[in-house]
Amino acid sequence: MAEPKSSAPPRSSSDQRNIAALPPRNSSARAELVEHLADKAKLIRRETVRLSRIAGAGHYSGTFSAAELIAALYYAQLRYQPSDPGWPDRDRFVLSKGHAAIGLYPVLADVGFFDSALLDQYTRLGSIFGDHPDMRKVPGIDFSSGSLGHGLSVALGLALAARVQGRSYRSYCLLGDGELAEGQVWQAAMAAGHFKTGSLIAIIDRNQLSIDGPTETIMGVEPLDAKFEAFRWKVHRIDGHDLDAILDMFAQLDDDPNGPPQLIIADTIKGRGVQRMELDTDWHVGNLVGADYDDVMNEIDAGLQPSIGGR
Ligand SMILES: Cc1ncc(C[n+]2csc(CCOP(=O)(O)OP(=O)(O)O)c2C)c(N)n1
Ligand SMILES: [Mg+2]
Repeated sequence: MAEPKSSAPPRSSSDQRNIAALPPRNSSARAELVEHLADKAKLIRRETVRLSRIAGAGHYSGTFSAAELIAALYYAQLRYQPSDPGWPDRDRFVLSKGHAAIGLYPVLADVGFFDSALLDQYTRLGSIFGDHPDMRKVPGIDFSSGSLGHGLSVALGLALAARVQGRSYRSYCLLGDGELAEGQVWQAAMAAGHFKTGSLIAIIDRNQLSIDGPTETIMGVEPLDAKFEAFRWKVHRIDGHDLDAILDMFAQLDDDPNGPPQLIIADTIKGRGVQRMELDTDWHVGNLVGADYDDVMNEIDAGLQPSIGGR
């Protein structure tokens, strides 16, 4: 296959994030940032519970496993302009596990892509918000996902487009671990390694479960690190609920758009933040009402407690 023209300028670390610079660990500025992100992860979990009740059902546990990742991406890493959703130099974000859109919409509203009051019509007739995201309707959504397996190919295409157009944006893609059973993911992984798309950042939400059981029972994905390394990726592995670790990871990403594509395997717990849901397949989709709704909201408000079901 022909190599796409390679003219993307390298990214400087100063244009990399929406925040000016990452404060060093153990500084008070860093502690403030982490607290801010933890609040935003709470917002994601709370809104997921609220919107699920409006719709009568929602994807809780796969959204909760990604809450810290989405918070850190949108409030500390991605480059975007809510007043100009189509800004050509924005970082692209492909939510390949589209069923977690219920946790992304409130973030897009919170950062200013649209009025958060619109969320009250979530999934209602005429609403722009479906259970899965529609890039033609929702400002800030870069790809209409939901059918698993396509996102990495699209994110790769966006990274190659940056190269051809001489732009310095990055292309981020958040995948599920059950999603890795789709063959197209591996075609994209192979092509990304071949084309050395260093501006492509894949994040795997390694929450151990697919829709109805453990990935390692349904379709084993490990050793994930070695598989992607064999496909010529640079691979990192972190605790996907540790905001400090996520921030450090983002700061370490290479800026060379012609280097190896970069993968972050984020070890997470499906349902993290609500004990009854942790590593329980019954909460992939559910509907909390009545006292259960209030109990779960209170639990979320209390912040992350040590996990009993997980590690
Ligand atoms: C192509 C395709 N097959 C099946 C589904 C149904 N489905 C929705 S979510 C899901 C589980 C996916 O597991 P994973 O990728 O691990 O997601 P997470 O655990 O992060 O929720 C499945 C099978 C789908 N959306 N798309
Ligand atoms: Mg999973």
